[in-house]
Amino acid sequence: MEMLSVVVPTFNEKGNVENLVRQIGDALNGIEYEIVFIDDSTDETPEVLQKLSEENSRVRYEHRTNETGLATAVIRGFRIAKGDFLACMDADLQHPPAILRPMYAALRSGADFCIPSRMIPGGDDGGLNWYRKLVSGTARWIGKIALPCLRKISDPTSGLFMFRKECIEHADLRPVGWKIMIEVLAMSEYRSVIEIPYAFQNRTSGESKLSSKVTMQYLQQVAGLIFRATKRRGIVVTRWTNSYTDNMVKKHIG
Ligand SMILES: Nc1nc2c(ncn2[C@@H]2O[C@H](COP(=O)(O)OP(=O)(O)O)[C@@H](O)[C@H]2O)c(=O)[nH]1
Ligand SMILES: [Mg+2]
Repeated sequence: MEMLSVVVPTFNEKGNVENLVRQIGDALNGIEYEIVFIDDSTDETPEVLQKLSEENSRVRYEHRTNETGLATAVIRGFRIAKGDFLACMDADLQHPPAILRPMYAALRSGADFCIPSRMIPGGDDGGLNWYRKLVSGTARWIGKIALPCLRKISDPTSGLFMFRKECIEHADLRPVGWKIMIEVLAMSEYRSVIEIPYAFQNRTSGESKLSSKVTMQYLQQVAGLIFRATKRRGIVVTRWTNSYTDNMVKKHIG
């Protein structure tokens, strides 16, 4: 049976990880999966992860003391994941775990990538304040101008995506910046992408780590990718509506 690895980077998320594991379990009922936390926390998150991994054999974690950073964490998670399909999801429940089930259905239907979107009919970015909307909108606009591979993707700057592991087998992924998905989209091998609508949620525990340094790192990352990105043509992006997504979940997962 095919297996899904959900990679979750954590930095001081002790109030969220338990809920996250429970909700991922509900979402992936009947599906073979593991959750791989890559943790750089300075609070009690590692203790909570230790307890969760003892209680649930699907949960693994690595607590790093020699390295930090969101991008390095996600790439590390992809490298140690055992699944045929890999997903990346934030720990703070801003990405609703229930979306993992339709994402998995999208890959089972044959797509190489599934990218949930806040920007298509049925999606909602309501969890963001006006300042974050402005930063995120500008980041998307700059990314799309600089990198042709992002142009057809409506929401390339979130940290929520799922893909077939072989897409990154030969990819030179460099852990620069905050937006790991644009690195993966620019550097890996794929042909078909499915977008499904989702509603971005409010953070209810812990704090955002977004800073102006992170914004600068994004610009640096985009600039580097202009030269490094794999040249490719013929990527097909398909958008599912909410009701079509429900039908596809029934068809491909049951
Ligand atoms: N391992 C690791 N995870 C991080 C780091 N910085 C942020 N994260 C995690 O990355 C995810 C997104 O971070 P968040 O601060 O919520 O970003 P925002 O949603 O853009 O405000 C969360 O799960 C964080 O815990 C880091 O330096 N290392
Ligand atoms: Mg967040």
